[in-house]
Amino acid sequence: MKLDSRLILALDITDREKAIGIAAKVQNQVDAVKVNYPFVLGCGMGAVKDLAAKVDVICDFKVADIPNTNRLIVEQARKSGACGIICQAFPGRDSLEACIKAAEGMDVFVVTEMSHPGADMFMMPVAERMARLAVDVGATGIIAPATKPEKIKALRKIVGNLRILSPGVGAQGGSASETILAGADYVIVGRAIYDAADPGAAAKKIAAEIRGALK
Ligand code: OMP
Repeated sequence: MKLDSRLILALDITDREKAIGIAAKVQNQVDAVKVNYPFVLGCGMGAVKDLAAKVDVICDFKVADIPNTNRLIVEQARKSGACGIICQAFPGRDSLEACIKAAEGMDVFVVTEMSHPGADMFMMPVAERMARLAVDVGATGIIAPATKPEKIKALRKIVGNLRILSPGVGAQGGSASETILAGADYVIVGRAIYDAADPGAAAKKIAAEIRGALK
């Protein structure tokens, strides 16, 4: 995945035509498009393949099962042409190692603490341990919350030069510039782009804010 605009579109759209239309308007402004269950369940894995032919795609399947099931899920993502996959750390080392092995070079991003308020309940107290596990198993990077820039700073100290991808900008209240200044490599944005009247212009504006923060 390139490190250019540092912006990743979260394409959480269930209608195939609408989703592909938005991706086409935004793809020149972003380094990758992230697809999650709403997209895959609504549009099918065939749509992931179509998208991956045009732009780098990250499958946000938050893989969180026993090692064998994780392997089967990651293989499907790889066969779709995705360049990356998002996995959960909480099922433990063997489950995460199965993801890394099945990825066969595809990027693996490990969720640490999530961006929503409920993450305080179970994830917050163990986020650092999950980040350490991501480093130990050889993941490409971690997912860290744009809603908590201080947490991004703390996790950066643990993961060194691993990539940090941060969702929570826009609709969840996080700021793109603060997220980058805290140490994230990429900002993940969904609704603030795809719900905008002009998604291309909205993406351009966020990309400009990121560029400004990097100066
Ligand atoms: P918006 O809130 O619409 O910008 O979308 C954020 C996207 O990032 C959605 O696809 C979420 O599923 C995803 N996400 C989070 O919002 N918080 C997290 O902690 C982790 C993710 C993720 O793994 O991408």
